Amino acid sequence: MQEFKIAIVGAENVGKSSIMNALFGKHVSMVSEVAGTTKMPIKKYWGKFKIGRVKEEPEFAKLIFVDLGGLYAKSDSQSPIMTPKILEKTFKEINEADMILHIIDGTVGLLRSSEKLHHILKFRYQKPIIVVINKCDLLNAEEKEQLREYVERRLNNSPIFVSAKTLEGIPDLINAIVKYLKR
Ligand SMILES: Nc1nc2c(ncn2[C@@H]2O[C@H](COP(=O)(O)OP(=O)(O)OP(=O)(O)O)[C@@H](O)[C@H]2O)c(=O)[nH]1
Ligand SMILES: [Mg+2]
Repeated sequence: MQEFKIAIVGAENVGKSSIMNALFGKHVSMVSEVAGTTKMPIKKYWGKFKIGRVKEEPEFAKLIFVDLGGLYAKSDSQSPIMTPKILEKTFKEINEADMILHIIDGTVGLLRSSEKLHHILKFRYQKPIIVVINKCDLLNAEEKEQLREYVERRLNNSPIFVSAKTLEGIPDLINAIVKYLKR
């Protein structure tokens, strides 16, 4: 059976593991307020989904998510750095992924480092990317709109707003993934 791997990437502490847990509806990856919590990739099988368009011959694929450690700090503050071995494993997962969820902390906004990562993933790896702005429970409508416009302008990508805390937007994210994979 075909497999689709989706890597969850972004800066430290943006809520990657929280989104992983929200997608699974249970605790699969450790969450904490300390930056650098996730170290080794956490790979989990999510389930099967239908990809075939022919009703009489349903075709299925396996969906796998990989939660990764933060690739850069969300500010200039010091942060724990991944060991070379973990960094290598992290990039192996990104390399093998069919799609990337690039998570951005809505309370921090789009950093230069996020922009750089986005362009590397897009042009160097040629991966499809869904930009996910997390912690939207902490944003008001105006802040969301400003961030949407900014991300659209800088990354040429329409972000999906979610809150791993309240689960707002998580169904939209799942729909966006499935819609993309069915193409
Ligand atoms: N208010 C709010 N807090 C959130 C949300 N998602 C995550 N957090 C908090 O943000 C902090 C970091 O969450 P994690 O899920 O551990 O973040 P991460 O990106 O996996 O972090 P690292 O593995 O350390 O890179 C924790 O204190 C979470 O409770 C959200 O949607 N809303
Ligand atoms: Mg984590």
